Amino acid sequence: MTTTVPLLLFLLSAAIIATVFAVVARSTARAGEVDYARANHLRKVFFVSLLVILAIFLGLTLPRLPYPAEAAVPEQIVNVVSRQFAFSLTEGPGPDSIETWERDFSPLAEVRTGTLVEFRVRTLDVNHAFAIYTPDGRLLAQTQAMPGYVNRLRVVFDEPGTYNVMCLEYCGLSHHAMRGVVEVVEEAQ
Ligand SMILES: [Cu+2]
Repeated sequence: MTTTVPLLLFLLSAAIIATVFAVVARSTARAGEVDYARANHLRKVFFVSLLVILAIFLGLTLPRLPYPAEAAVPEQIVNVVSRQFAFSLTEGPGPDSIETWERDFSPLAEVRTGTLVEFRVRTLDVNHAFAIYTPDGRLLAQTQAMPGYVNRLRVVFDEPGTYNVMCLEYCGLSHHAMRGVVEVVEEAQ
């Protein structure tokens, strides 16, 4: 279903483009008088129409960008530390070395719905990616975990549930086993 609509749209636009090419090819097969004034007028109409269409789509889609405003202060912070081959998600700073990992790590963080959560993502060894998946397995948000950097990922969860965290950057033999959990609970009224 989700792939049928884009496919139909693609086929429709391909058909329209092919038709336009065919009509232009037919109408210019024989040399004729060109009315330049009319052609220029058509160009202007075409250009302005394109501008209007683009402006409409920009206005409709810009507010729907999935990035909360930078100026907003996050209501909850989760510190994410990644290593080969695990994630740690804690409210406190979390493990700062492989040696203290067992003592300080947590595989699960709990956050509330409707809350601006900031994940501060770092790594103790190589590049990883921190990717959050919805309970039905859809990729919701992701950022890189890079040596020497703290990458911030801001997410507002709309639905409660168990969100899996997986690594999206091939980082070694057990890359597939890197898992974490974000438990999203309904905000207390
Ligand atoms: Cu990985």
